[in-house]
Amino acid sequence: MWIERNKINNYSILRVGSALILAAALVISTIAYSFGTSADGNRNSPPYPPSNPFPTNGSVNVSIMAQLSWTGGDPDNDTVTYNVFFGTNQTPGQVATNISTTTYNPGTMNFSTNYYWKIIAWDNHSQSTAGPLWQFTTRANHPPYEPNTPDPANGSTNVSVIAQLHWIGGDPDNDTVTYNVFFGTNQTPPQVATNISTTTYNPGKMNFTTIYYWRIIAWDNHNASTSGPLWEFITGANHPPNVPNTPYPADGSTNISVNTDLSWIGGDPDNDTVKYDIFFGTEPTPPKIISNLSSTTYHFFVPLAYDTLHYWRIVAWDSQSASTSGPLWTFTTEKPTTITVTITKPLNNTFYFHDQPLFSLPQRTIIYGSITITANVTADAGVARVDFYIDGKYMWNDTTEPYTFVWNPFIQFNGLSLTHTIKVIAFDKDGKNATAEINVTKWRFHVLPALIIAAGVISSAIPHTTMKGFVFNLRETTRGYTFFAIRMHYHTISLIQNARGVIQMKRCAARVVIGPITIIRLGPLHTFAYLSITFVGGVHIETNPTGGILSRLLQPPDKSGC
Ligand SMILES: [Ca+2]
Ligand SMILES: [Ca+2]
Ligand SMILES: [Ca+2]
Repeated sequence: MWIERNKINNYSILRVGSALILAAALVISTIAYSFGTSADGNRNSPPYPPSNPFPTNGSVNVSIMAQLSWTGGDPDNDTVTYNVFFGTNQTPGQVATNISTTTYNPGTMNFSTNYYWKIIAWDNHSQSTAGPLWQFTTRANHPPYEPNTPDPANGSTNVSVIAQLHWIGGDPDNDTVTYNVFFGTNQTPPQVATNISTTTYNPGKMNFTTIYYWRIIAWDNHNASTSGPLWEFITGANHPPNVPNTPYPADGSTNISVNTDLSWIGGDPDNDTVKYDIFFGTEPTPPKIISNLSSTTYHFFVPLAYDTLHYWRIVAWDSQSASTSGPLWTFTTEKPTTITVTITKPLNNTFYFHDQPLFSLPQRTIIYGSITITANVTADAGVARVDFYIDGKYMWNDTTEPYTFVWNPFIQFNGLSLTHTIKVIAFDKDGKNATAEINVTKWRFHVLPALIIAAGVISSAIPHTTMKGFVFNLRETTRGYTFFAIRMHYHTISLIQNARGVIQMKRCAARVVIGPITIIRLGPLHTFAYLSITFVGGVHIETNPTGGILSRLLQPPDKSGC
């Protein structure tokens, strides 16, 4: 036994000695390696060992999208590059060489997998330091939670036909989850929505009193899915329309415009189409004035009565022929506001001479010269504007008192008549208006008073002449017209006789112009004209010195003539 032990001891000694030698050699070689010299003659240190790994060594539940990172560097501040070893076994293969960053993206990893990795750092003096082997485990993927908490609740009844579906979903891993919706009236409902990201689905308006089935399948973004159970509910029966409410005019309101519209709020709990009957009148049980109105407003086409209590009621009908009557409402219309207008100048049966009333006439208003038409207006709502018309033609408006318009036409005929209609329309600030009119006979030019009294009728009682033809140098003066007749036909009418003739190349004057006048000016300077004119008196043709025509038909009272 001793020999044996001795043998053993000798053998052990020998082995210990060999080990010492080997260790010494390793130490020497390591020292030599560690204290190698750099190119510039200074001592170079190898890079620091890569450290501070992320994911941390031994970590679990690591995201499959995680990136690797670490801390490197070099005691000499050398540029350091890294070789990355990464894989699922304990001697991971090299996946990156000489990268200068301290991060590495391994791409999307697998769920529930052990990964191993190691970094070797190299400085630019070809010295390297290997980091330790690190390891981590990626997270597992769990399928989404089973869809739950349905709304409408499973088995519920009397569900609104406009209900929306709602549920609670989610994923244990907080993954993005989308849902497929199956919905219908049989127990294997068809898919009606795919990959929606909300937990709500609007099936549209459902049928009354019907069983509906539905199911939700939830998918996470790693293709794991969980089907919810089959749920069901029963819709309710039709509900009648909402009670009409919020009337305009408000119930009991007063001073409502006679031009008001009616409006209210209606609707239906089932979102049915609703139509309305309107009962309206001045009795407490107003009659129906309109049926099946789709709108919730109503426009009256004629104004309501002033200062009147009105009663109204709306009855709403849904598309299921259910109806709801609103309450009886009332309102009172405004009191009437008045506007009146009277023409205070010219007055009836008065003769005006240059804007002044001279004397009364039996049955006519005659105006000579300009006249200041004046209106008196009273309006509860205040006067907005007063418009003046002559023979239906708008002339002027006035907005301040006194309301006037100075009518001083150069010449104004009303067809064949010298009679004109003055009309005044006054507007109040509510848009109401009132109108006043007066007919007058208006003379612009000199005329005999007797003629004025008789005016208005052009007859042979007043000798007068109409001339038509081409003229030169037509002028209007305060005493009528002068012109040079190139060639004109004339026609004189009087109690004594009618006369016709032609006048050529004579200077003419027409003093008391009556009836319509036509002037068509010609030529570049409008010096020529076609003229048709009627004036009191006849044509006085001067004696031709050579003894031609010598004729005096009528001596015109104011020296009209040629
Ligand atoms: Ca170094
Ligand atoms: Ca998941
Ligand atoms: Ca309804």
